[in-house]
Amino acid sequence: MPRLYHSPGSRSTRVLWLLEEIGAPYDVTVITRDERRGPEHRELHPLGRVPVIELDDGAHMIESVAICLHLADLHPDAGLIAALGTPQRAQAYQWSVFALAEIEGALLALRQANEAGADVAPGLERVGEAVAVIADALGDDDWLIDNRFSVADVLAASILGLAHSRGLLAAQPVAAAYVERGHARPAYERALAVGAAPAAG
Ligand SMILES: N[C@@H](CCC(=O)N[C@@H](CS)C(=O)NCC(=O)O)C(=O)O
Repeated sequence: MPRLYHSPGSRSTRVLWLLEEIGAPYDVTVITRDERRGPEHRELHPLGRVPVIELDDGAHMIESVAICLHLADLHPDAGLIAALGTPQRAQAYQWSVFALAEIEGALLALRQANEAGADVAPGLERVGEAVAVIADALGDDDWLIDNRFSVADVLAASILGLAHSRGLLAAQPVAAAYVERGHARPAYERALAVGAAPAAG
């Protein structure tokens, strides 16, 4: 069974969410920030990051978006990705890569501008424009592709969730509601519980 290397609160949570949506058995190794940077983990991820997944054949794979698309492919019965070559499959690629490149990329640039004490207005505008593209694509629908929940929603809602948690969706109610809809799914709740510290008392 696959083994996910996970740090709670990190980008590996989106892979866990997908694994929970799929519902097939998997193992998790929870690793700390220090362990991520150590030589043992760097054997698995050359930059010392999570997620890393060990697949059934023993191979290791990095990059959350690529991992999620691959896992969706491995479990066609879960119905989280359309058949190869279909327009819906093309949309799955489009929205997954858009979320990573345009939204997560813009959020990273914004954080860097903030840390450098630079003008954040261009970064905020870039994030806002990219988020509005997702909101337009949703329209009145709940989910991005034919209004059916898919791997693209796990990825887009996870990445938009980063903007939401930073208060950047205040003027984007459609996108905010989309994130909240995703986060209300039982599979997301279960993913959050993996590796979380037990409640005190
Ligand atoms: N593009 C990568 C980014 C992975 C990444 O940056 N992960 C962060 C956690 S969210 C990390 O492990 N950073 C290394 C560290 O903080 O030591 C992906 O989506 O998988």
